[in-house]
Formats: sequence, structure tokens, C-alpha cells
Amino acid sequence: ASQASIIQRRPDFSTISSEDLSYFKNILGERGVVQDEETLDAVNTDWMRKYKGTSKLMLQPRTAEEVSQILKYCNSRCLAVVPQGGNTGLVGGSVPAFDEVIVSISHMNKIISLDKVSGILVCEAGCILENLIAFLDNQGFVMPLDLGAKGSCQIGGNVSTNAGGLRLLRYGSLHGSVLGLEVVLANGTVLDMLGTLRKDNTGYDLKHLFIGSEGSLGIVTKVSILTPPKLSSVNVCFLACKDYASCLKLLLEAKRKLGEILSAFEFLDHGAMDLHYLLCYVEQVLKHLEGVRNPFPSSMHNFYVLIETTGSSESYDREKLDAFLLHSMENDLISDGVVAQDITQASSCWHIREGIPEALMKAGGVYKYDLSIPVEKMYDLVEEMGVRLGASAKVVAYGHLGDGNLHLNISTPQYDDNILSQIEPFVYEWTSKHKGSISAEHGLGLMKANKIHYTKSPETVQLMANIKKLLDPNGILNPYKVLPPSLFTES
Ligand code: FAD
Ligand code: S2G
Ligand code: ZN
Repeated sequence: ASQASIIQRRPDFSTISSEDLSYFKNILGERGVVQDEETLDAVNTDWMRKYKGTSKLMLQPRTAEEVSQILKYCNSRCLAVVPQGGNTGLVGGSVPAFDEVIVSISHMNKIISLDKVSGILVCEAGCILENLIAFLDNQGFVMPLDLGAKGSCQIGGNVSTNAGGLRLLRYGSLHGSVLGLEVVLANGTVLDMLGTLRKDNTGYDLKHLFIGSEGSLGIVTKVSILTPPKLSSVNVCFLACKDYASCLKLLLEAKRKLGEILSAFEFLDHGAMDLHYLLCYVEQVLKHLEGVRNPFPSSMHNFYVLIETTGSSESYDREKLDAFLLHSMENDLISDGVVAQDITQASSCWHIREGIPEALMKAGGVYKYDLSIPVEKMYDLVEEMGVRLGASAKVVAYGHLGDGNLHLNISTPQYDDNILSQIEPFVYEWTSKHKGSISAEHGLGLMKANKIHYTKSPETVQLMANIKKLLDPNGILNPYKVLPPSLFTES
């Protein structure tokens, strides 16, 4: 809301009328047109409860054809829309900035096909990530991404934010694993790019435009994605390091000694481990890690690393992992740690890492910065931020160290503009100076639509705006997000 107060609602956008409602009821039926207060309150508010829109209408199409009819009509009426998946986005992209019509993809959640040899999955965009993970598990495959929001986020939202997550180190970006998309454009055109081929070099590969476009270029209605085979041997260890330099040495050692079986390398600092709610969880976890002494007493260590290996031979993998751990201990890269003995212990270790965002939300207000930074420099920013803020806020750092992705979170009892002014623009200027990215995986949304210049050149941003104007000339798709709104107001 504070962000939207800086921007003005575009006067050329219409407001919904009774004729509009009749039209939508006619194509979607009563159940596809939602106006009840309680539901609207939820879908107007983002996961962090930081952004709140004033939409009076949510539409729930069930087919790409219905999405096409909705967009064609909204385009002709100049009604702005915001596509919404699981509403777990963290940059204010999934909720209206003002009264945009919410187009929820949730009811488009069918699995269409799985090629059991190639592992190519075709499904509707509203499939929840966790459901796809479960479906594939029974078929001997895995999703090439996993994130803490898997219980709610949808594959269409994952594609639209080019989500990274906990397995990118092993399976790469969605730009590599997504083979095809069906997308509906602002004028209602249904773009069938739903190829299932690994190699297709016929013309411009347009699907990549929509991966990471955050609902600003089209609505994703179907996804075709390459899913890797599920392997039999998974090991998870949770290790403690005395300093950040040891974490970096450990990362290099893991890449060298674990090599092809390394499937995740996550880190969290003392500030993260010290979050009250996370500590409570650790106590809970340790209760049922019988006989495991607590290697996590936050007072003793400064950094924690979660390493996962995934391979096809338990004995081979354990031999590599044991050699790696022994070498790391002998060279003082780790000061303590546990190796999960079974799937329960493994998921408990993952829950500690995945539980940080929730723990932060319970601690009060949180300012989130999802940054790509050269790993050698990454923790310098955390320390500088700590000096800047002193006792006024708690600086918490964690993230996908294997990808050079820092999640810098500033935790305060409540949101406070004085704190914000000490963080921004410093954090963006620092990142830009170190040739980093001000958004590694969460996208730009509303929060950073005016910040893209810290990472992209003016010519690049202008070309993005030209593409946006070509595909959505009336600007009705997720306006005010991703790119500076000033590029779309008639000067
Ligand atoms: P939404 O939040 O509904 O929407 C996100 C954006 O995509 C919006 O701009 C929306 O307009 C657009 N959109 C959604 N669906 C469509 C569609 N079908 N067509 C076109 N546009 C669409 N993100 C990461 O990258 N890595 C992480 O590790 C990670 N961990 C998280 C952990 C937690 C606890 C939480 C709450 C979030 C986390 N996120 C992470 C952020 C978020 O989960 C991802 O951005 C996710 O991909 C959003 O999916 P969604 O379905 O919730 O999309
Ligand atoms: C993660 C989740 C959001 C955050 O946990 O990997 O992407 O920054 C984040 O808390
Ligand atoms: Zn993340």
C-alpha cells in the first residue's frame, strides 16, 4: 500500500460496471465470478500482508478459452487485470495495486500428460507445486524445482516469476527445464507454444519472454516441463561453521568432492538461527532426533550450512560424503554437524531452512532483499547493514549460497519508515556497485518496479517497455509492476 501511494491509478483504466459483471457471469457462470468480501480481502492481500489492493472482483476461469474471452473483453473495455496463482509472491506482484480485476488460475489444475520415458510433464498452470511433486514421486520423477511455498504456489506462478528455489544448483533454471507454454495474450490470442521437444531451433524461442514476466506479458495457462528421474540415494547434512570464509571454502570443497551428486547448498547465519520461532522449531526437531546432541546451539556457531546429495548408489554416495565431511572437519571448515539418518531427520533439517520466512513473519515487520551478489562479497553487505542499523533492527541472512543468492531480511517489531530509509537506497546502490542483481529470483513486482535501473541498462529497460507495448498496447496486464510505470503514461 505504501508503494501504491507513490503511484497514481491510471485514469485510462475503466472501473467494472454491471454490464461487465453480466458478461463475466455469462461466460464463467456464477461460480466463476467472486465478489464476497472475505474472499476478496484475502486475494487483495499478499503473503507478507505488506501490499493490499482494492479489487472488487475475482474471476476464476477453468479453461484457456475462458481466459481468452476474459482478456479479449477486458482489453476492449480497458479493464486492468492481475493474474494470480498461489499468491505467495514476495514483491507485491500478485495482488492489485488499485482495483484491477483479479484473474485466479487456481481452477485450472489438471495434469494433462507425463511421458514416462523422457519425464516430460504437461499440466495446467494452476497445478500446485506440492501436488506435482507428489504426483511425480509415484511415477519415479521429481520436479526440477522446490521452494518453501510449495504447498500453495502454482507452476504457472513459478514460471511467471522464474522461481529459483532450493534445487536450482542441481537442476538449473526454469529457462532450461520449461520446454513449452500455452499463454493467453492481452487481446485474447491463445499462443500455443506447448512443445515437448528438448531441441527445437525454429525461429525465436518466444516462451522465454514469458518466463519471469510476472503476468505482465500474458497469462500462462499450460506448462510443459522436463522432470528429472527420481534417484534412490538422498543424503542431507546440517553443518556448523565458525565463519563465512569457511562456508565459501566448504562450497568449493562440496563442488569438487561431491561433484555430480551435490543437489543443494543452503546457508543461514547466526541471526537466522537465533530467530525465536526457529529456535523453538529446532528444539522440537531435536526432541525427535533421538540421541542427537544439539550441534545448533546458536551461541557457539555463526553459520550453518545445509548440504544435500542426490545420487543412484547409497554406498558410493555415502563414501563420497563421508570423505568430504572428514576432510572438512580435518581442515576446520566445519566445527560440528549432523548427517540425517532417515527421511524424517532429513525433512526436519529442511524444515529448519524452509521455516525461516515464517519465523520472520512471526517476529513482526520484515524488509526482504533477494540479491545475487558475488559470493566472496556477499556477507560484507550483511555486516555493513548491521553497522548501519545497530540495535534498531535485527539483520538476518540466509539463502541459496550455491547460486550466489542472498536473502537479506531486516526484522523489526513493526514496519518503520525510519528503518526503511536506512536500508534503501543503500542496499540497492551497494548491490549495483558490486555488479549484483537487486532481484535474484523473486522478481520485481510492485516493490521494485522503479528499481530495475540498479541492475539493467536504460536501453535494455526501454526495449523491455517496447516489447510490453507490442504485446499489451493498452497496458492492462498487471500494470504498475516489473517496469517503471512512468514508461507507460502518456507524457
Ligand atoms: P503468485 O504469487 O500468485 O504470482 C506471482 C507473480 O506471477 C505475479 O506477478 C502474478 O501476477 C504472476 N502470475 C501468477 N500466476 C500466473 C499465470 N498463470 N500467468 C501469468 N502470470 C502469473 N521464490 C523463489 O524463487 N525461490 C524460493 O526459494 C522461494 N521461497 C519462498 C518461500 C516462502 C515461504 C514464500 C512465501 C515464498 C517463496 N518464494 C520463493 C516466492 C514465491 O513462492 C514464488 O515467487 C512463486 O513462484 C510464486 O508462485 P505463485 O503461484 O504463488 O504466484
Ligand atoms: C527462501 C523465501 C523468501 C524469503 O526461503 O529461499 O526465497 O526471502 C526465500 O524469506
Ligand atoms: Zn529463495
